[in-house]
Order: sequence, then C-alpha cells, then structure tokens
Amino acid sequence: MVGPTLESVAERTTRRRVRTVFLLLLVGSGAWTAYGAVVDSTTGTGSTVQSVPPTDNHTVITQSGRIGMIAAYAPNGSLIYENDTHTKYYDVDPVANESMTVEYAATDTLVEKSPQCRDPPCARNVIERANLSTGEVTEIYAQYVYRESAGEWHDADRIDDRHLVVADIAADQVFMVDTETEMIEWTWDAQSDFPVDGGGSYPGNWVHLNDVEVLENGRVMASLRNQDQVVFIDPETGMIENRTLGAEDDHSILYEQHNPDYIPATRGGPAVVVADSENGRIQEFQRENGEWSRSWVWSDDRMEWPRDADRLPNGNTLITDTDGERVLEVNRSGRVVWQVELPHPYDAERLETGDESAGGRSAAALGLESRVSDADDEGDRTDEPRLVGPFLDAIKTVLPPRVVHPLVQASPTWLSPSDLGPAIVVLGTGMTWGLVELWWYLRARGI
Ligand SMILES: [Ca+2]
Ligand SMILES: [Ca+2]
Ligand SMILES: [Ca+2]
Repeated sequence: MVGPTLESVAERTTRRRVRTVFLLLLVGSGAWTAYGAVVDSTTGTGSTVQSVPPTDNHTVITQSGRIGMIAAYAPNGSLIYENDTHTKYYDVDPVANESMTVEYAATDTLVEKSPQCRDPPCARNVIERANLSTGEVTEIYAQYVYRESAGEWHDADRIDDRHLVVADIAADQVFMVDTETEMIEWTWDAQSDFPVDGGGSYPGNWVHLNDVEVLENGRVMASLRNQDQVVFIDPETGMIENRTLGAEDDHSILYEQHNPDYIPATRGGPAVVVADSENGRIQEFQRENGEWSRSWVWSDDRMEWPRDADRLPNGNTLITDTDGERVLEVNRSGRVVWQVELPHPYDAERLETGDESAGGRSAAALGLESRVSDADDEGDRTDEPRLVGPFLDAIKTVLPPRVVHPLVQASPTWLSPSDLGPAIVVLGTGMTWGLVELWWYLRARGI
C-alpha cells in the first residue's frame, strides 16, 4: 500500500510543476504579445509612420496586406500626404512632367452582397491619380471582379496620355486599355504560352501576374510570379522566345518574384533588377551573349519577402522589404544608408528620380558589390535592433517563408509580424497544456 501512495504524491508534485511551467510560459508570452501590441499602437506600427529619416527627395510608400495606405514624405522626412480610402494599395509610379503627382493601383474588397458582388468577397480594382500637394484624387480606370482572392490588380504602367497596360491577376492577362474610350486594344493571355498545369492551381491563383512594364522599344515585360519567370512580349507577335528570365520551379534563379525593372543598354544593361521574394534577396541579371547572368545580389539577415527594388540615379537601390517590415536604401558598397520601419510595405518610389529604376544604371556599369548576409557588411549598420524581432527571427529559421507570410497575412491587424512569435508561443502552450491535461485525465481513468 505504501508504494502507490508515494507514487501518487510524486505524480501530484510533477503535475503541479508541469502546470506551473505552462502557466509561467502562458503569462510570459501573453505579456510579451500584449506589450508588442501596445508598443505598435503607440509607435504607429499598425498604421502609417509620421516621419522618415531625411533624404534628398520626396518618398512615396504604399502598404497592402492587412493595412491599406499610401503615404508621402517631404525630403525633410515629414509626412505630407496619407490616404487609406481603399482596402489595399499596390504599385505606385510618379507621373511624368508633374512634380507632385502619382498614379497607383488599388483594390477595394467588397464584403456585402450587392448587384456588383453576388458572392462576397469581391473586388473593385482601380487605377487612380493623386496630386500629393492638393490632395485631389482622380479615378483613371476601374473594374469589378467577381472574386477578391487572386482578383486584384497589383500593377499598371502608363504608355501615353490615354493608354495604360494592366497586370491582370484575375484573368491571367496583360492588357492595354484606352482610358478615354475604355476599349481594350490588345491582350496577351498567359494561356497562349504556358500550360495550366504549371504555376499555381488553375483557376484559383494560376499565374499571379503581378507586374508589367512598357519598355522603350514598345515591348512589354511582365512578371509571372507563380511560374518564377519574367517574360517579354511583343504587342504584335506575342511572347518573345529565348528572352525569358527564370524557369518554372528553378528556384536557384528566381522564386516567386515581384516588381522587375528593366535597365536598357543605354544605362549599362540590358539588365533586370528584381525582388526575388521567396528567396529573400534582391537580384540583378545582365543580358550577355543571348543569356541572363546574375550580376548582383543583395540581402541581409533581416530581409524577408522583399517586393520592390529601384535603382536610383546616384547608384543606390531603394528596397521594399515586406515581411522585414521596412523600406531601406543601400549604397553602392551594399551598406544600409536610409531605413524606415513600417508594416506590410508593397512599393516605394523616390519622386524626382524617375519611374522605378528609370534614372538608374545597371549593377555591372556601377560595379556594385554583392552581399548576402550581415557578415558581408564591414561598415557600421544604420538600422536599429528591433524590440521584439528576435522571436520572429527564431520562427523564420524554423519555418519557410511560404509558411510565415500567410501566417502574417492571416493574423489580426493589432498583431505585427514581430509579435507573431510570442503569439504562437501562447497558442502552442495553451494547446500543449490542454493535451497534457487530457492525457492525465484519460490515464487516471484507465482509458
Ligand atoms: Ca512603382
Ligand atoms: Ca521597382
Ligand atoms: Ca518602386
């Protein structure tokens, strides 16, 4: 009779200790999550930032994902314009010959049943022009889409006063529209050159055609994210064979890229600077002897799912690092010389420097040095250590980006990606504790 009694006393002690550990873990990670959320709400993470470090030009940044915002900052860093009318804001471009005017693609998510939306959620995609000085916003072109998921337009590019090309994720097409008559004058359909059993699942999110750019010779460059390829289209004859950058599922070249910019031969190209998003790096490829070869790579330990890189006239590169929660500028030797922290940035533009990389030269012409981690940086880094970053960094080392950023997108807006770490610990601890208690209960009853 002595044995079982001693055993149950020991077991009770063990249970008490295990419960204490679970409780401490819950209280600790819960307090950390709450602290992160409070810090975010007081420092502006969760909306837009009120100021950025000074620089030579105006800076425009869009945010999309859980937050939809376009904001502009004066050279002295002060916020001069913000607008969150739409659900999400995507690619923004300066308007030629207008000093303080931009055009952008945005999406409204329709969540109510209406004549425009039979089966919510749906989308209304819009291309708008905003005068950042006067605040005047003009709609250029818009279209309802019956679905919100993979129904958005993330980019449009201007050809002339009347014509735009649109990267149409909903239809897996690039089309050119006359914005006055609203007549679509040509279309390239991805199905004309790609099988539907490649890329993402058809018809859900097959191509994710997320970027389009009209080149000086009238050809069009487009980014097929889910095919890991950047293609070149002649509006009269279709896709140009043997010009494509990347290959399906060859992630050593590109892995679900965003926002390629073309740098022509006159500025040291042909070259393409591109956010190699799932690989967590910015890359540039130079056209040599009829092939693309890698000419520059930039990354650091924080970079996570970047979605834009613009080569500036001074040789620096302006980078939007979405899940790294920042927009940064790196100089020719790869050092971070300017940085602003904010949630879910999509695109950044420096006004007065041309559209995207239009004022910049190729990495090959500039002799840019590649770097792929913090260890490559010999100089002092300008970015501040993050308060709650280490948790997220720890999670990123365990989970691949394909798992991390859907988690980030699905989490509530008061939770920034940096707070996801402690929030996951809260959930994990709660579930594990519950399972352990269930196991004890079943064992005690001999089940
Ligand atoms: Ca842009
Ligand atoms: Ca760009
Ligand atoms: Ca840009």
